[in-house]
Amino acid sequence: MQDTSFAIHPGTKKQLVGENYKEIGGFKSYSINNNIVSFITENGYVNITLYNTNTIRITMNPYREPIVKQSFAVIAETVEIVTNVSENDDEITIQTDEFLVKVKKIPFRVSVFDKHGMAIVEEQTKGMAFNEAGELICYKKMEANDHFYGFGEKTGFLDKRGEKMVMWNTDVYAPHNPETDALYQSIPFFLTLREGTAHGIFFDNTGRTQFDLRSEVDSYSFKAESGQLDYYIFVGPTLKEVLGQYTTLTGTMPIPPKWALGYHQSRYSYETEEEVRALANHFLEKKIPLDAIYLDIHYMNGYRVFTFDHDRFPTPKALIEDLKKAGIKTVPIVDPGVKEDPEYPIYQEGVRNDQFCKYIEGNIYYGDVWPGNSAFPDFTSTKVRKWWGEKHKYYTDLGIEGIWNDMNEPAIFNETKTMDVKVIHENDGDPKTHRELHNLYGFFMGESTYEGMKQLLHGKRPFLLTRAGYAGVQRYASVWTGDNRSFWEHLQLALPMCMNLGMSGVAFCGPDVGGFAHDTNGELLIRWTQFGTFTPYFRNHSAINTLRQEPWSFGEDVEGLVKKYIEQRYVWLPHLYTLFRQASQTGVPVMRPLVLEYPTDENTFNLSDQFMIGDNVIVAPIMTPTTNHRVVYLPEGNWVNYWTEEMLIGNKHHLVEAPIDILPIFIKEGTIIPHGTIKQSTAIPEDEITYHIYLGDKTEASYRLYEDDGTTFRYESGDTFEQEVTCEKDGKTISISVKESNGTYDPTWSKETFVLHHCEGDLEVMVNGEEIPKSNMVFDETTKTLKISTQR
Ligand code: MIG
Repeated sequence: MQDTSFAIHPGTKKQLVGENYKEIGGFKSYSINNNIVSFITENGYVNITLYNTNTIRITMNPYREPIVKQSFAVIAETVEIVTNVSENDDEITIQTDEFLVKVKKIPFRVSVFDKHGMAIVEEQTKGMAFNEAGELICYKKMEANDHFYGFGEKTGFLDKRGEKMVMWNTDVYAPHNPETDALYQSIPFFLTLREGTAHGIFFDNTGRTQFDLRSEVDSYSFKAESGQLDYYIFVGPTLKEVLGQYTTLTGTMPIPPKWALGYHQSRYSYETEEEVRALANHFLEKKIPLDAIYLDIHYMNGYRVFTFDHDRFPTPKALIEDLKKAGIKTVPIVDPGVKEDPEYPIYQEGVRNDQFCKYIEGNIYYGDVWPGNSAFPDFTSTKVRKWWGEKHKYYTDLGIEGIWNDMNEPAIFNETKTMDVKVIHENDGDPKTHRELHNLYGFFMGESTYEGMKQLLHGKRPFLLTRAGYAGVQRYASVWTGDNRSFWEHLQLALPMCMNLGMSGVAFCGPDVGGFAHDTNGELLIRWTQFGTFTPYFRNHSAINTLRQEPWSFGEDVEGLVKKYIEQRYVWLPHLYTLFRQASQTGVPVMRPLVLEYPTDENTFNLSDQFMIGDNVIVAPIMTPTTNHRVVYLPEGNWVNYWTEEMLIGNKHHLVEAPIDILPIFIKEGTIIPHGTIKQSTAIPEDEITYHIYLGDKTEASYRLYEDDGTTFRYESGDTFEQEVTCEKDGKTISISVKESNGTYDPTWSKETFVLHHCEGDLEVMVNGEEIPKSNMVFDETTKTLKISTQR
């Protein structure tokens, strides 16, 4: 029905009424209770919680004192901070060391300023309001030069100014258009960049919400269909600090197992054991690196989760073991729907132990999904999450270490595409309707799966991939962007989508490489794989009844180029792994929009067709057919073309050449980048690290490499390795120093090579104070690079 004119029937009930708002009215009284300042207004109640030194929580409830119990997304406790509250005739001010909150009495308006008195978030003509339908809304002043990032998984360009976006986890098979709004993930968090400084807002509401940055010229709003107004303001003042503040609250991703960062191959579906073995052999014979193969829904017996179909997969354990010996992990799909089948143990347990979502009257909710009529675990209950998590013993006993969660919006084959919003979630004794908690379903399934797998793997890191999620999902899972299509437009769309996911706490994300639905073609597969080399998550996946899109599906030439870029993934892995570690500590993503590094350069504000890996590498994929050139913007500084060694001046747009075998990559001068070696999979230990040194006109560069065992959680207790490489140039002398620090892990490589770029052959090179004999150095006259070999 959504695809017919019925959608614009005059009588169609809008999901958010959005009308007849009533302001919460003027100030009546206030009181202070530790770090909470509580206000009573004519028509409502507002709490301002000084959450910590850089975060303010504002909660509004029109009908009662706001509920300030800790939310599902938030893991950080509030920290007591020094405040000074004062009142005069017009306003109440709350002053801390880092910020100032001013509450105007009539009309009631809350504004936040930084410690220098600069406005961060201001309420002016309109403030907080609600309507009879139970909706809540809040308006904020929007400045002419505000730019907006984050909002999770959204179509469209990077800067979300001018957009209107709904958060309601939705299975959208087709299409992903600029106006396709709600997708699988709901992350109601965004950052505002204003004149180089930044702040953020996290609107913590798990029902349907909407952000409107379109309808009014000088204000934006966010609203919810149910619950309370409950949002956090992060005071910044840089984009990176806002990301740090947001992920302090909602968590960062744990360091994934290294194999999760390799190349992954998937298909809906590899249907039999034979087919999977043949697939793996193809990769091995062709020497195309591969770290994981996915099993889509055909592996199950009648789509029953926690089963294998024994006709198609007679010996799953042997299969998984053999693949593992070849360095390939197996990742099965697990959907939430449990087939209604009284002879199926999971269903039996779920019913007997009261684990499924129910109506208030007590009857189980059933929905139609792959297995037919199915019941859905109520993941809001701790008991159910534990049960479901433990059930994964079925998979870990077979040797499985990674799980793929799909359909967890939850997606259901009906008109609303999801569970009846009247269903009740048990929520550990605080029952709420599905309408109120919808966006949490996939998040909690993720928690249940991840924590269960973690227990079962006894110290090994699990890998989890999820389609649906909510703020904080990064604690449990990586995210792929769902059912895209093999269109060039969808390759283009993937850049800002992934950059904004990264700006929403989800550092580990990526699209289906090659496109899921529709038929791909050789050229598109090459260009998409080039991009995939640098997406944090790198999986080729395609739908049933579409052309095959394994690397060899389009002849030898295509295969050669796809292989080359899969290999590049392994070459860049030491750098990527170091960036994953950083993201796990700071919340700053691996794949970054240029604006994150150059927030005062207006050329970057909405730059959606190129991105950065870390803080000094720019990647500019080709995203149109038969295209051998493109424009690349390089910010201030000098940049080296990775392939040609050409030095380009920044602060300028360049036309660069990019024939089919070239993915344009640029390295900023003053940078060191570590490279690993090409290998069949991450299961093969690294034996050589090469540091590429791009000094350019600078006289110094440094890099801090991170490494650990890549498989266990021992890194949490210091079993790590860090190597700080510094390179200094003084006339004709190059001094490289290599310092190892921090931790007990002993890396696997023995060879360490340094490549100086843009240099002359007559240099003297010292490594850790010792002169390197000429016999250990090779100068290449054409590329002007000097290679220095050392042993660790
Ligand atoms: O649309 O399990 O997004 O990756 O291959 C059907 C089958 C359900 C949707 C996922 C897709 C997966 C497919 N699933």
